[in-house]
Order: sequence, then structure tokens, then C-alpha cells
Amino acid sequence: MKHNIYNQFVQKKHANKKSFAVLIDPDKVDNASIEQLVGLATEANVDYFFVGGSLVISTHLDDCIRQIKTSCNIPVVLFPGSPSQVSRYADALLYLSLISGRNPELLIGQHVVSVPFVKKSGLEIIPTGYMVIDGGAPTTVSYISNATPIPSDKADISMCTAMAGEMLGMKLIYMDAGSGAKKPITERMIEKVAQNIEIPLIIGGGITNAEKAYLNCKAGADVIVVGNAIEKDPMLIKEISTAVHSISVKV
Ligand code: 1GP
Repeated sequence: MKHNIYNQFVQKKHANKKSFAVLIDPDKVDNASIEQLVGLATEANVDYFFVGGSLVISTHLDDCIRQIKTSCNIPVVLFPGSPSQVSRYADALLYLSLISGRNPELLIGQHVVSVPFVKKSGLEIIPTGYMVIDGGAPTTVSYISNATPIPSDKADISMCTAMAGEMLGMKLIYMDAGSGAKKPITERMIEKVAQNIEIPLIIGGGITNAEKAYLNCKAGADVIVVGNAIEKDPMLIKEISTAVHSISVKV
């Protein structure tokens, strides 16, 4: 089934429908755990699987995605930490530009090198302004990106960064405290960013319970991404999904 993922993001935003994405790190799954995740996610009406990681060591990305695609209709969106994490079996690719950093390689350099391969993949490409926010401890993304994260209490910097990203043509903003962050992004920062951009806003990093996911949505997040907490307790999928989907009217 062909999905138009970006249109879905936009339409849901206009309808104030929140989405929940389960992040799968290919290094941390095998056939059995994918089967379990797919079963739980289907039952809980999860909106998307995001697949990727800041550093992926294993080489079974294609196989992971094919397994997901053959067992459910949940769209698979690539969230790549590097150009090597592109698979034509997915539905869409978040084409990330690290707009919070000042590392030209991650703003444009790697894109120039990878673009012929990305184009050939036939994937739906979604230009995404990626912003790393300080999560209280060095995370893989902060180390690998060699870029300073935005301080967690500097909501104005995040707001202006997201606004600049939108004006430069980004179609999505993804604010990430990093996988396993000790401190997830504050509602204050989310609110400030959400009130000043029109494009959909994805929030992830260190979200470990349904309440936090709910509060993030209330503050203006359109898509909530959870990876680590679900790896530890896959049963959280149902709780978080219910919380995210419980918000459907504008407040
Ligand atoms: C990380 O936003 C994602 O890039 C999700 O983070 O693994 O902490 O849920 P967690």
C-alpha cells in the first residue's frame, strides 16, 4: 500500500489529531521482538514505525523493514543517523538537516554525497529540520553529531531555530532530546515552538510514560516518538498510544 506520509502529517495537524510513532533501532531487535512489537502496535493503533538510530552497527535494516511491512499496514518512516541507513522498503525518509548545530556536514554535506542514492530509492522524502535539545547527559546523537545541543531552558533559541527552519523550506520540525535522555524536552519549550510554526512538530527523546506524552501533545507536539522506554517495556505501547490519541479537540 502506498502512503502519502507527509500529507497525513499535515491533515492530522489541521484536524488536531495527535500521532504516536514507535522507534525501532535495528541494532536492538530480532525477528521475535519485531513480531511482538508489530502485534502490540497494531492492537494499539500506533500511527507509525520510525526506524533508525544515531549509530547502527547491524546490517539487517532491509530485513527488519521487510518483516514489518509484511506483517502490518503501519507506515514505516526512516529516521536515519547516517546516509547508510536508507532502505527502499520503507515508505518515507525524514531527510534530516541538523539545524540546531553548526556542523556543515550534517546541515548539507552528507546530503550532497547521498542524494543520488536517496533519489534512486524511490522513497517519499520529507525535508526535516532536526533540532537536538540538551537532555541532561551526553547522548549518542550529541556525540556523533559533534554539535552543541540547544540548552534545555532556552526556549527562545528553539523557537527561532524552528522558525528559521520553516522559512528555509523545511516541511517538519523534529525536536529531540536524544535517545534515552535523562530530561525530556519541557512543555514550555514545545509550546513556544508550536505556537510559532505552521508545519508539524515531532517530539522525542526520554519520554518514558503516557502522562509525559499526553502533556507534550497538549503543549503542541503533533507526533510523539518513543524508543528506549518501549524497548524496556513493550507493554507501554498501549498506554502511550491511548494517551496520545485521547487528544482530539483544540484546547
Ligand atoms: C531518539 O527521539 C528518539 O532519537 C526517541 O528517544 O529512545 O529516548 O524514546 P527515546
